[in-house]
Amino acid sequence: MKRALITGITGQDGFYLAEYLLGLGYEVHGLARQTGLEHIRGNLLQDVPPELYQRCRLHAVSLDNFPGLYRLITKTSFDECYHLAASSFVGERLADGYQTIQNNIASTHYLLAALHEFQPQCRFYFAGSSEMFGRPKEAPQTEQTPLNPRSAYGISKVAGYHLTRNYRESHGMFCGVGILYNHESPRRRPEFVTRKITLAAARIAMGSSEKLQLGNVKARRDWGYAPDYVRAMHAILNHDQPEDFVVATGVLHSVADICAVAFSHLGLGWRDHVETSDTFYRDEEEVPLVGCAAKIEREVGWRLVTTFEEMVRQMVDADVARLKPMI
Ligand code: G4F
Repeated sequence: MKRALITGITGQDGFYLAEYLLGLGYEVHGLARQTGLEHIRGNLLQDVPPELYQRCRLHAVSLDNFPGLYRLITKTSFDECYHLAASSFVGERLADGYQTIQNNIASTHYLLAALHEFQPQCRFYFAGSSEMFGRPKEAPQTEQTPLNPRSAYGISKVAGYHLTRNYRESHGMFCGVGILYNHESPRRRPEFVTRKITLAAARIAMGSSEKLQLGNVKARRDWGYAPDYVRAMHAILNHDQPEDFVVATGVLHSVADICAVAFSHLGLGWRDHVETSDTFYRDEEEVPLVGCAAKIEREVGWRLVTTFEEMVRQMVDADVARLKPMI
């Protein structure tokens, strides 16, 4: 039986990855902060079925606890480590991003150093991001597109990417990077625009008279489905060579497109319920963030399964189901 370690197991991607690996017969271990574990034990994590985590072995080790990390890695040997944990809000101002930069880079370095020291055979996945391209000079972006980050988060991901490549190239470890574009699901946190919209649409359909405040509704992104993307993470670590791969749909949709699918699924016209607000406005990239997944499709055989429309409708249905017991 293969044994995997997931950092960030209580997040959207950690949840789906744990579910996927358990389904493949893995023994799944997860790192979480003490508060995250208390939330799981007290069944306080919103929408997370505790049964999933009962099937995993959870460790209360925060990634800035270097001795705790070392203790875990010297005690248990892992075949694969998926490093998903990160502070991840792109809208944060660069000037406020000290914690994001410091924590995201240090945690990746701690983890790689500990694995290199005690378990150099363990395969390591680094969760890269389209934010590493920031303000790209070309579209679609590929593994060769120059990195040009424009947020604290993007900068921290570029540093993590280079750390990961260094452990691969200078220390011979099997380290793979997935450069993932936006990926969403009913488990997405509500500060991200997809879930913000599906949750508001559900509330409005159930009688709320609120207006949904959004930033630029013309902003476009390459939105995929998180469960499809965790399959890519696993495929990257089970490829015959450690490499970097863009994981994307290659299709751009606007924030207005999400609104249209979400509200019309509930029989509503989105323009009647949405207002724009400077509070949520971010400057748009001149060249859009849209990825070319040809390499992972060709070399690893990864394929998208769920369309944008299906994903948005699924998120709306899940939010309606969540809200029903509350009315
Ligand atoms: O949902 P978002 O906040 O996601 P963003 O910033 O693209 O970042 C997400 O995807 C990245 C790529 O995978 C990850 F690296 C990152 O960790 C995160 O998962 O915003 C999406 C788009 C942006 O263009 C934003 O300007 O929606 C636009 N938007 C328009 N109105 C809004 C809003 N975004 C938010 N959060 N809230 C709004 O009201």
